[in-house]
Amino acid sequence: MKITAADVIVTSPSRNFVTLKITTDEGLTGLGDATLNGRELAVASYLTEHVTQLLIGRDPHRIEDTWQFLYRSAYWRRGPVTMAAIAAVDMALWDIKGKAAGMPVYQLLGGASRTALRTYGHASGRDIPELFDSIRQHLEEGYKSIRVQSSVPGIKALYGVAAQAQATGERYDFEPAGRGAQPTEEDWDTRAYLRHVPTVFEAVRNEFGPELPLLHDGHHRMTPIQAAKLGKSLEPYDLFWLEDVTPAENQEAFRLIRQHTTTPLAVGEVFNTVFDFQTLIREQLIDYVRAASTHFGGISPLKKVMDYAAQYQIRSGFHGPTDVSPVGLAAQSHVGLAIHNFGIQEYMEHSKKTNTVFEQSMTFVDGYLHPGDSPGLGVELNEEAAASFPYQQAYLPYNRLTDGTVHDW
Ligand code: CS2
Ligand code: MG
Repeated sequence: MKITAADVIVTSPSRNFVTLKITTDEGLTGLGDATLNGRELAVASYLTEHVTQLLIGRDPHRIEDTWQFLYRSAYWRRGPVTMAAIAAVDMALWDIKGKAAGMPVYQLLGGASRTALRTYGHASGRDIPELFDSIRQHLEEGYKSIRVQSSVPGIKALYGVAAQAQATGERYDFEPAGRGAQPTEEDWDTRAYLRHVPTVFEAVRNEFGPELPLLHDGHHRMTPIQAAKLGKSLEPYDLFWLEDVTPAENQEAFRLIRQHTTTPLAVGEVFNTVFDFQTLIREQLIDYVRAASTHFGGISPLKKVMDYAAQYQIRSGFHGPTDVSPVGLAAQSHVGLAIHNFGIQEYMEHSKKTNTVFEQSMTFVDGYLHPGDSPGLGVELNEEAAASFPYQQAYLPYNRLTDGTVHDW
């Protein structure tokens, strides 16, 4: 078999997605997700200008060789743009291999280690009653674990909190990057946040009891000692995990946090390679690997980092927001189904528009996700529908402290 075409499709059904479609001389096609939220065209251009011509004529079965070729031959390794482009190629080749074998990709990765993937959903509210409504709605929909984000008195605009009442249907209105020529500005006050968050979890535990697994995302906004303080103050509420408490470019920062708290830690949604996890895993400084197949070079490296993590009893918690396309979500769901050290899968349903463009065999039943048993990844692109949603420039928001300083997020 030989690759005869590699096309990049940019579409914006509710939000922007970049998809690579690889075609072979035997008529089999494969899809890969190359979406980098707010920087979509950089990856599309990396693929069309530097990668697609290298694929023509190659044997699509040689996934590992193609991955190593793209990673090593460029000389310039790593980084989100490069690794999202390589991820798309890797996923598309696994998709083709699965179709050629007549098997879903998880079978090629060793077969299912469980019947389905337990997920967590995103509840949020501007105040406690709104948050409780959001949690109840998620529980009614079958979610068994809940991420809790809430507004903080003194902070006017905070990422991760839906501004609309959940009933409007725009339940994750914070998640699509804002469309327009400039990013929107939010604000941040760490002291106010650190004071408020434990009171929110106390209220949630009082209302929903001790059993419900609860998660929280800190979006990299604390220093290590502030992060340690938050982990410690949340210990009475028994979190499933506390995510991205501090920027992790400096992996050693987690030694300090770990010495102070037993709250489980999840890190890695912005990581691109195993090297970003090296110290965190080897020194057992985290509990969950948050990488996304799309930003981590695809299925092949995701499986490898999880095999490394398994030696240290560290589990998966792959990044599954709506900016990971249905192709990327399917790719990591096949990995999650196959590995032994699966932890949980983040799941935010894609919009109806998105689901008309990406036709999927994925199912979500009673809080459990399954990639389906179609050969390959189980996602097909409706190119006509894709063409009806042209790209729109979009940015993630950024935030400033009260004195005007740009802050981490
Ligand atoms: C978040 C995401 O899902 C998460 O945990 O951190 O909403 C993240 O901010 C976006 O995916 C950024 O692209
Ligand atoms: Mg996150």
